[in-house]
Amino acid sequence: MKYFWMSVRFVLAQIILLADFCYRPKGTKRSQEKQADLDEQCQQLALYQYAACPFCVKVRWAMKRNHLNIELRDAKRNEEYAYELENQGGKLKVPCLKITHLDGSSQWMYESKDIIAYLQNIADGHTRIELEPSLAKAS
Ligand SMILES: N[C@@H](CCC(=O)N[C@@H](CS)C(=O)NCC(=O)O)C(=O)O
Repeated sequence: MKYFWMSVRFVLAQIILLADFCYRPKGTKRSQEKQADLDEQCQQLALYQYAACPFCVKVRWAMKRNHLNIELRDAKRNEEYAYELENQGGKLKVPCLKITHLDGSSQWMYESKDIIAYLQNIADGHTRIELEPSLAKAS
């Protein structure tokens, strides 16, 4: 019975990975300056995720659609990321977006819907992530 469920999980994971590959959206094109600004803001973010988790796929698609270059941290394959997620974020659940604030504190955002809404606001310019002084451009 154990092997039956392992096989079901394996097949489902392959289907999710294939769907991710086939239906991954194309990224938005924007001016170089605007993209560079977003890239800098995205350095304050990291997404803890699993490759074959459907909720993580939804978040990765939102990132791709909005051309947000956010570091992906695979908490299934990397024990260190799993440890950080559980001990600093509070639970071993993905997807989870880590937002590092200017003062060095971190916010751990769970729930794919909340993460997607937050990323959309960043892409649309409604939310702005404060940059570390070293990253902020001299004006
Ligand atoms: N409602 C959550 C569901 C996330 C979820 O169920 N993630 C699974 C992986 S696909 C997970 O991390 N499960 C581990 C757990 O619940 O402890 C969302 O939309 O983000």
